[in-house]
Amino acid sequence: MLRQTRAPEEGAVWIAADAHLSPAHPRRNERFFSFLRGAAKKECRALYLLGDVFDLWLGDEQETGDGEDGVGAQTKKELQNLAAEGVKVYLQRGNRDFLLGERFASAANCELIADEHILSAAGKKLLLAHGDLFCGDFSYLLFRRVVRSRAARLLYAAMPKTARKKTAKNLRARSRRNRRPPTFSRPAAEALMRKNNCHTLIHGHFHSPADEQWQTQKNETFRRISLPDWESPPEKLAPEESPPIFVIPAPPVIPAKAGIHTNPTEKTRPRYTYGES
Ligand SMILES: [Mn+2]
Repeated sequence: MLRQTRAPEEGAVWIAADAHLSPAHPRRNERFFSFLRGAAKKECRALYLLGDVFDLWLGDEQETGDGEDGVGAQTKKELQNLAAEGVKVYLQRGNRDFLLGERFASAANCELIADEHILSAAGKKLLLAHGDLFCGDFSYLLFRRVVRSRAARLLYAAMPKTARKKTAKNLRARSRRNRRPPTFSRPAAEALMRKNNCHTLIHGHFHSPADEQWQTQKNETFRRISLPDWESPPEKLAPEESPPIFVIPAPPVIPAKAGIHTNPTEKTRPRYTYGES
């Protein structure tokens, strides 16, 4: 699983989260798929999906409701097409699809990235994380640690299909019970940024867009960018309009002056910032 990647030298980087693809929401699925179909024709060369691509994922065997009725299979196909068009896609796990594995990722021609991933872009190190770690809810964090442990994974893999479905149902019910709006914990985010030596965090999970910067008592400056979700847009809006993504624009190519030989790596080196506040 990749812990670190670098933005491509040409083309833009697009970052999205929380598509929550599900057979129960065909309009939302279609909005996301049409977004994928348009990505390569625009300037996107790398796409990072920061978790909860699926509303529920029970394992790459596709023994899931999603897999059986084709949402998993269609997503795989759409991602394969995108890869064939030259867009590198990176998948991170969320709390709903933390059982997403290498098997699905490689079948879809994507790369699975670690829960804490560092993207080097525009001369900066950006920390990418789904975001459930920053919910500040101790009981959830304990629960997360248990269900994501190696032991739990092995136990789950050994369960018969019906038991797995039942477990998934219970997990979903638990998540629904806890649906009071989560509050973002700055100390948790600061700790993870310090650990990874980053000052900017991009995350999903909270389903509410935010871009804020703050200073700690130790005079450190941190910034976090929270991505919106993919709830169906208002009726009047075409599905492909205003996708809820964060864009790191393509580095401008500095034209070579006549008669002066320029180093090609120099020419394409990123020289931009992206809306630093
Ligand atoms: Mn989530």
